[in-house]
Amino acid sequence: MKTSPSSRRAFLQGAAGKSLGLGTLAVAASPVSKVAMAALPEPVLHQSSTTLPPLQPPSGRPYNPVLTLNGWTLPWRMNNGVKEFHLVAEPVVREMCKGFKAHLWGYNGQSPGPTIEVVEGDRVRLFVTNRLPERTSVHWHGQRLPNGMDGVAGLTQKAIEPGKTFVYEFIARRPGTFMYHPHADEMTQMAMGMMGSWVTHPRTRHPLIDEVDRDIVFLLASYDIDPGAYTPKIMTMLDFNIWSWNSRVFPGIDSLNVRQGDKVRLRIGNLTMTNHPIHLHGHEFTVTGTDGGPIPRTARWPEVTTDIAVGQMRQIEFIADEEGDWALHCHKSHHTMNAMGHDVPTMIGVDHREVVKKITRLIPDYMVMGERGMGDMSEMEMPLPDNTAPMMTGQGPYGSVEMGGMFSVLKVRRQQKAGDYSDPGWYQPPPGTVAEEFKAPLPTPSQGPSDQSQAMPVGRMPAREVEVQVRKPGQASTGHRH
Ligand SMILES: [Cu+2]
Repeated sequence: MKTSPSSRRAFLQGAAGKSLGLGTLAVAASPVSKVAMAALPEPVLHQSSTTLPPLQPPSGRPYNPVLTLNGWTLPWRMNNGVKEFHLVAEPVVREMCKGFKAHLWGYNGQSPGPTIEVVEGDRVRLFVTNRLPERTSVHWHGQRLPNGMDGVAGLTQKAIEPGKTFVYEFIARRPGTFMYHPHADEMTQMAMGMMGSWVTHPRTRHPLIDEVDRDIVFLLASYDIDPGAYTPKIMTMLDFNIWSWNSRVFPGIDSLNVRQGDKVRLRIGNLTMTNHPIHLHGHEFTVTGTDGGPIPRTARWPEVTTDIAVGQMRQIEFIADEEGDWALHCHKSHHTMNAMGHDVPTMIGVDHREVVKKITRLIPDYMVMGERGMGDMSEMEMPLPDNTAPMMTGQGPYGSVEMGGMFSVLKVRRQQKAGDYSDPGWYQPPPGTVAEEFKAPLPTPSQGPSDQSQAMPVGRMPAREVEVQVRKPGQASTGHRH
């Protein structure tokens, strides 16, 4: 159905209003011509944040598919030897963890969009339908392609207006890990969750790309969503409060479940506005590739943490030879927290008891935050606004994990079947291999240094320098935002 010029203008004006108000985006779907849709592959939608099993290729060249963490791979249609995909850019509702949903923009029902998997040498045709209230485009980050297929609105193509469908076509020339995202009103559209992964598998055995038993892909994405709110604040430049993997936050991020002895590849792309040092416990890995391609073997070295800068993709590989539940997380500690981690003054070492008594007389529910560190907060039953991710939580077998955000668990199990990605539950360690309370009497502390001239008798230590945070009246926080 064609819309008249005047109704179209009204629609666009309405859309512009919505893009400022942002409260009603979930219903803002623009009409798409039925005739145009008839020639398109049916768009495939996925409405939940569950991890779908790898999509075994039903047509085209064979390959070993990847698993998209809390996501899925987009099915395609073969059309005279061309692999055809249909992406639909649209408002979506993403459950980021239990009890916390966000109103985002994404592709085909979710944010991030589905992973696109092709084989080196495939001719790929991608239809992109815009159901957003504003123009968009798709940039195929890292690909070799004709300039006009690069997806930079204004520079290499016209923007895709609401309701329109564009078609991109190129040959996937380079095997590796890539991403896709808009290159039109990028700050808004990436802040709203528009992104997806792209994997080009090698056509034959590649000297620098090993075959692996498990191949897992996810994107780092950040959002600024006030506690109790549903929609990200799009004008935020640096001060994000939600740190996600594939738009999920711990404990909402699925564990990575592998069999002991598996060779595992993780493909991690960073579409946030800061870097993330990703750290794996219990194993060493090597960085085997970037979005620039595979790394020569002589240039690889062992790591347990690798920093992924803004706009980068890193492929890491390791043998999962140690059974257990191993933490995998961003090493920036404020990235393993959810919202509310901000603007709370440090209270460690401050004795509030007298103050609290006085305040409690006035405000019965008053609660002091973080007197002994903030770990307690994960167990306090602090009232949160509806639709808020708990700041640090996640129950493990021994209590609260006191984590949020960019945190998950690599579960290595002897009994895990090949190709089985299901959660095996918590690790049952052999008896006597878990750190536990020491119950014998403690010895009295003795002098540390053996060099007598350096030793200083206890009791004559000079007063330690104390760092003081000064909070001026009317100042909400101490410089966090600078
Ligand atoms: Cu981080």
